This record gives sequence, structure tokens and C-alpha cells, in this order.
Amino acid sequence: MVEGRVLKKQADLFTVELQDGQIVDCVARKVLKKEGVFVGDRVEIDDDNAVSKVCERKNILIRPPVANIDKMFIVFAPVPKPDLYTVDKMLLFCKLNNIEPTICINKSDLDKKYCQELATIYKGVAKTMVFSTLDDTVTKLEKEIKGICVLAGQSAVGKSSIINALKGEQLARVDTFSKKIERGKQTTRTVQLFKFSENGYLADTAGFSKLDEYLLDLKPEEIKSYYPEFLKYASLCKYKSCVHINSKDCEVIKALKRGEINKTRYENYLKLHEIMKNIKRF
Ligand SMILES: Nc1nc2c(ncn2[C@@H]2O[C@H](COP(=O)(O)OP(=O)(O)OP(=O)(O)O)[C@@H](O)[C@H]2O)c(=O)[nH]1
Ligand SMILES: [Mg+2]
Ligand SMILES: [Zn+2]
Repeated sequence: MVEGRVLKKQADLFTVELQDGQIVDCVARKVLKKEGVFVGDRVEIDDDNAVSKVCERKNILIRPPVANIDKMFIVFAPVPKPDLYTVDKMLLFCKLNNIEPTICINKSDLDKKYCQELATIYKGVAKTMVFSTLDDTVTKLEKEIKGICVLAGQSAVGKSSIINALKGEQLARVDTFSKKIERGKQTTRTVQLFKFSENGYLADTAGFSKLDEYLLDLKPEEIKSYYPEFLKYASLCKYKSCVHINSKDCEVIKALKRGEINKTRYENYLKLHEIMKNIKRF
């Protein structure tokens, strides 16, 4: 019996990296059918090269299926038009699932000034990087790859291009934006962990682009505590239970009016609060 890490899954075949670095193809024992074996899983392999046990998971992403995520690189770019509401949902998803987020603004070659403006939105919220896969600015991301890392973000922001640029070869398929629209589908479909260092892996997670609010297991009144930029003002609000919406003596709203809290972040907070109010959990 040896331990390993699942790097890739194709149909019923798993590519597993054993502790000594050897890569083997494995099937899974039937008993594991129900719980499933995910890319990122730490597993035990028996003498017939079959996965016989899945070790306890830190977290799990169902679509696309990846387990034990340590870091998420949330990617967006000047084009396609950034969906900052989804970016905020991803930041929340990270906090709830013990994942370290990094905001990655790609395609800085297209509009440096706009990219910097986008970056200021996340000042004091999350670690933020601006780069382009067309020059060597993208290499700073490589230092951040520790543990199991995933690239997340809407289609065509350049997730596959990032992997190719860092690896220096065409490992992941890249389509032009117009081709994607033609095809009406995302280019990247399978999940695979690419190895970058002794304990550094990176996967593309196309398909995790919208993030259903249902995946955020939170009560509406709990959302506010996931906005670090609200905290210092929130402690001064008249009522401890203040959710910083329509309240007369709300310090967060005052800070917003003074321009000390970003308007887009706040508006997307309102939107999320409203949607989460209407989600029924059974
Ligand atoms: N100008 C510019 N274009 C880029 C950059 N990075 C990627 N692109 C282009 O953006 C388009 C989409 O890139 P992909 O890497 O396929 O995007 P993706 O995020 O993997 O898309 P999905 O697989 O559909 O989720 C391609 O035409 C790339 O050449 C960049 O830094 N600058
Ligand atoms: Mg892709
Ligand atoms: Zn308040």
C-alpha cells in the first residue's frame, strides 16, 4: 500500500503521483463509487494499482471536481467585461472553505490604467496582482503556487493562457474570444493538476465561472463580516446587528458616502444580501 495524489481523471482512469514522484494510472475500487475520487484527493493505492481509500478532505469543489484546494487565483481582465459581483462571491466562497484567495488581473497589456483602477477596488480586501500572459509580468504568479492552487474566473479571461505561459508550452487549449462565442462553450473541460514545484500544483477550473449563491452557506445577516473593509466602521455602528443597509446611523454607509468604502463592492454586497434573503435551505 502506498500513498499518492490524484492529478487527473479521465473517464474511469486516475493519474496518481506517488510519494516517490512516480506517476501511475489507476482505477478505483468499486466501494469508492459513491463518495467518488476527485482530482486533488490524497489516496491510498493497493498492490494492483487500484485506489482503495480516499483520505479526509480539507474542502471540495463539485463543478469542476477538485478537492483539497489551498489557494484560488481569481482571474479577470479588461476584456471580457469583468463580473465583479461574481468575484466577490468567489472571495466569500474562499473564506468559507479555508482557501486563500488572490485577485489576478490579467491582460494588463490592453489597458494598464484600467487594470490599476480595478486593483484598487481590492485594496485591504485580498492580495492583488496585475499582469499579462504576453510578457514576463505573469511570472510573479509562479512564486504564489504552493499546495493545490486553482485558477477560477469567467471564460476567456486567460486561465489556460496563464498555465501555458508559466510552463512555456501549450499544455492547455486556448481559443480566441470570438471562437468561444461561436462554439458557445468553454474551451477547457477536463480538470488536471499541473506540477510546478515539490508541493505546488495548479489547475484550471473553467466551469466555476458563475458560482451559484446556493454554494455560499451563509445567513444574509452573516455576509457583512466577510467584508474586511467594513469592519473598522461596523464596530462604531449604533446597533451591533446593523447590516449596513438603509440604517440612519450606520457608519459603513457614512464611510461609503465619504468614498472610503468602494461603491462597487458595496453595491454588490446589497445585491448578494438581497439574493441570499430569498434562498430557502431545507
Ligand atoms: N491581450 C491579451 N490577451 C490574452 C492574454 N492572456 C490571454 N489572452 C487571450 O484571451 C483569450 C482567451 O484565453 P484563454 O486562456 O483561452 O481563456 P480561459 O480563461 O482559459 O477560457 P476558458 O477555458 O473558456 O474558461 C485568448 O485569445 C488568449 O490569447 C493577455 O495577457 N493579453
Ligand atoms: Mg481555458
Ligand atoms: Zn451599519
